[in-house]
Amino acid sequence: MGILLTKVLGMFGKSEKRISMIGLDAAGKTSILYKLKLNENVHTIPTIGFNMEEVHFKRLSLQIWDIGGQKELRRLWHYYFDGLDALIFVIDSTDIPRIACTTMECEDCVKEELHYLLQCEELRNVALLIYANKQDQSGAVSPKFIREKLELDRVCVGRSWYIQPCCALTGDGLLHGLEWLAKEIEHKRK
Ligand SMILES: Nc1nc2c(ncn2[C@@H]2O[C@H](COP(=O)(O)OP(=O)(O)O)[C@@H](O)[C@H]2O)c(=O)[nH]1
Ligand SMILES: [Mg+2]
Repeated sequence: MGILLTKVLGMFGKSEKRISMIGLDAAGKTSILYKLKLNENVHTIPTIGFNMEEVHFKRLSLQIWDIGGQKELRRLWHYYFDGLDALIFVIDSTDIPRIACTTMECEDCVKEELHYLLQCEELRNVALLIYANKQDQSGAVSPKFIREKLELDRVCVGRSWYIQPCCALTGDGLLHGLEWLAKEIEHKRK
């Protein structure tokens, strides 16, 4: 078993945890999964075609969603979000048009998707970890830029949330973010 995976499982305690990892296509979700080596000895269930995958590993159950441009899927979210322990939202920090919403329509922009997600009743008390991924790229924007563009201070009022710069290829930042998440989940249980 990979060292990273051993650490991750240790962080999340003894009871089963359900976490969703969500983001637009190409944000880096699958790469993060592979870096954490959760792909080893796991079975992946493509539950709704290519839009969602479910990964089970020991006490962790992880749903991975590609969202954006598939608004008809949203009506299914509440089935999957009920009883969730945490939400991880992955952003490609080099994808400035979709972060800053500079395209003509907001069809497929990060802010639209994240804000919609945070309005879900089932996710009201769920801790939110945002991975500002691809920080190894020279064109990557900072967590501060993302925080401002997505108006995180406003939409996350009353919620525990954290934005973590990371690189899925090297693994930088991944564990730090998960450590924060694990502490939040434990804190909530007390
Ligand atoms: N440079 C760089 N490329 C990344 C990083 N994370 C993912 N990628 C690349 O971005 C592309 C999309 O990644 P993928 O994990 O498939 O995204 P997903 O659609 O969210 O699952 C792939 O070519 C990855 O190699 C990163 O941190 N840095
Ligand atoms: Mg993927």
